[in-house]
Amino acid sequence: MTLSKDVQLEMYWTMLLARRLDERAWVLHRQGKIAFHISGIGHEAAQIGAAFALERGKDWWVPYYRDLALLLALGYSPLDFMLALMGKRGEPTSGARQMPSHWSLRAANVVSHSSPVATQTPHAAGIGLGIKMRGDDAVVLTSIGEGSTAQGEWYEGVNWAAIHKLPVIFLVENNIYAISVRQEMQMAVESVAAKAAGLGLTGVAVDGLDVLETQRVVAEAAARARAGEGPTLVEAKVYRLTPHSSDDDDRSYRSREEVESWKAQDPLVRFRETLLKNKVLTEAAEAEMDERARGQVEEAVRVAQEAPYPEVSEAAYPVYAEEIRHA
Ligand SMILES: Cc1ncc(C[n+]2csc(CCOP(=O)(O)OP(=O)(O)O)c2C)c(N)n1
Ligand SMILES: [Mg+2]
Repeated sequence: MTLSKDVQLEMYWTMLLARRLDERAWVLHRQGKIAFHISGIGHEAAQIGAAFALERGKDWWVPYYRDLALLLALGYSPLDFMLALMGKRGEPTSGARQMPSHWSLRAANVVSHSSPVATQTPHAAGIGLGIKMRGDDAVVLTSIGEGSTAQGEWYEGVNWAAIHKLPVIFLVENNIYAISVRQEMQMAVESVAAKAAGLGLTGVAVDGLDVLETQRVVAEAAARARAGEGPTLVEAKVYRLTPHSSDDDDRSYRSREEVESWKAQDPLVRFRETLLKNKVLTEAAEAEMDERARGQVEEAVRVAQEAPYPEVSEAAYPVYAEEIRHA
């Protein structure tokens, strides 16, 4: 099914906003204004493809730390992100008590996750079981990096979902690296999708730098899940264009030539070129969108900088059951 022009433009807008916000976070970090940032630059097409393949407001999400673009598609705002980076009052995912990028957004069915990688996988399987027991029409999507699919929890969660044919999509954003460790030192198989055969579920690999192709593959997985045909493992092949986090220096384990060669396939540039070629977007409209995105990011930075820190009395409150939002 071809997505309408409006939907394609919304996808592009969200990717663009995520990129500008992410770039701004790096600058704030280097200026010493925030303590930590973990980046999604290079992963935006995979995330937006997934976000636009499910039914927002109805389906469930158990994302991981790189999913800024995904979260923006689900209703997280630039201000929410800036409040998180600066640890300010009103931060919606944890009241500013969790590290940034540890998402949780109750109003959008985004379930909170912990720092130990792959702990979200059994959570997603459990949510899938709940959906099946209640007879709901929903699907749950959980995302993860390829390195984390070596964890015991990942196998346990996927195995359980496959046995019980649960409506779960296991999205793996394969960026080749787990911090400094390359894929061939993480797994003996050539692709994450190949692991599906040993666990008894459908496994599909997709070019995660192609947003429309990712959307199509994840939408097919969602249709299978809703039809009672069980879970799908979707491996979106991407590349992390930045260091692992603001604490990492990737020059110690990969060459500049390698990074530059992947920049030539930047998913944001690729989608822009596709939209221009298909006359969905014009150069002028793109320039206006970019200016608007930069403006929204600057406004978020300004408001977050002026926002107060949480009160000591808020240290143990609120909790997920009673989500707070800033005004
Ligand atoms: C159980 C556990 N071990 C180690 C870490 C430290 N750690 C955080 S992210 C990460 C790399 C994960 O790589 P991958 O799953 O490929 O995701 P990516 O960061 O590349 O998106 C590691 C080792 C952790 N958070 N949890
Ligand atoms: Mg990785």
